Amino acid sequence: MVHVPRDVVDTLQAGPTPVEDIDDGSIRALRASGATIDVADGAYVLTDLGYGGSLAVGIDSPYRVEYFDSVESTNTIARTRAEAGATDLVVLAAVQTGGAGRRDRVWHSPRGGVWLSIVTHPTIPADKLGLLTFAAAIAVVDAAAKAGVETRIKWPNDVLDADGKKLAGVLTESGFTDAGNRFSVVGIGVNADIDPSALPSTATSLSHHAAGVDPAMVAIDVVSTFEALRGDPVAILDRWREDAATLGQPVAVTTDDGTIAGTAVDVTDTGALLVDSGTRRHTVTAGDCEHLSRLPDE
Ligand code: BT5
Repeated sequence: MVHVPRDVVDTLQAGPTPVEDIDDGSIRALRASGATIDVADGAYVLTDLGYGGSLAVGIDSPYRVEYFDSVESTNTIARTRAEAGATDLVVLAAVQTGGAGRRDRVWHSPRGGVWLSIVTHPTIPADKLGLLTFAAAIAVVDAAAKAGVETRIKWPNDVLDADGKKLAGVLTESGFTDAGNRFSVVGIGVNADIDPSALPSTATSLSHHAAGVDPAMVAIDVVSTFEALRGDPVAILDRWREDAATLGQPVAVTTDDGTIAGTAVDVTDTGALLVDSGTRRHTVTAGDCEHLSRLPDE
């Protein structure tokens, strides 16, 4: 485990820094996050920040970054930190060995992807926490656009390319700290610079669509947009409606109580999907949504 010390990065970026001005632990932590730091004439010289260091410096926000080269799941680490009281924390990993999707599904997390979990104490009402998933998906759409890839959102948490292949997913969890404060962990996985052959056949990557995709840049863009949106339910819903491929679509949504087929007409202000089945309007709070080319009885 490595904690990337942002103030030390700022100091080193300003130029060579006398060895006695920085504690050994910070240098060890930065090197372990992938940074290359040389020593010349009694001073540390930062030649390359690496992945964790790039994110810590690139986000203009209160977040600290904890970086792992390989970890089972960033959400698991983030939840443990959150329960102990941590907030404004991004847990970032280069590889996940036990990446998790919703409902205990497997999330493939090879090197080259962006695997991160954002810990906050949410400022939006408890019944609107689902909107944090929306904010994360919007953040991915923005980051993908900056990388040159057009994407759309499938309710509730998938970011798809123009062919409907999955580029990213979001796993939001929430709970209470040991001291009784509400926390949320928003886990975001983006297939950034990955050969699609390393992914399920339903998945694709940004690098499949655009050249020069940099996971660190994608991570910076995702965290920055998420931070800008996360406290503003109205802005989240407005943006989500603009970016959603699901609205107006014939869909089949599988829930714990069965499958509902119909036209997805809108989302509620808590993020539930409204599906018009022809005979009635269903409000779906959780489920797996499939986009259909036409309604089953057409
Ligand atoms: C999700 O679940 O889409 C949530 C994914 C969240 C991943 C992030 S990475 C950082 C953080 N740490 C974690 O351990 N998780 C979060 P769901 O909607 O249930 O979709 C899961 C399904 O997507 C799987 O059953 C596969 O079919 C497919 N899948 C698995 N890996 C994929 C990948 N890398 N890209 C696209 N699709 C994938």
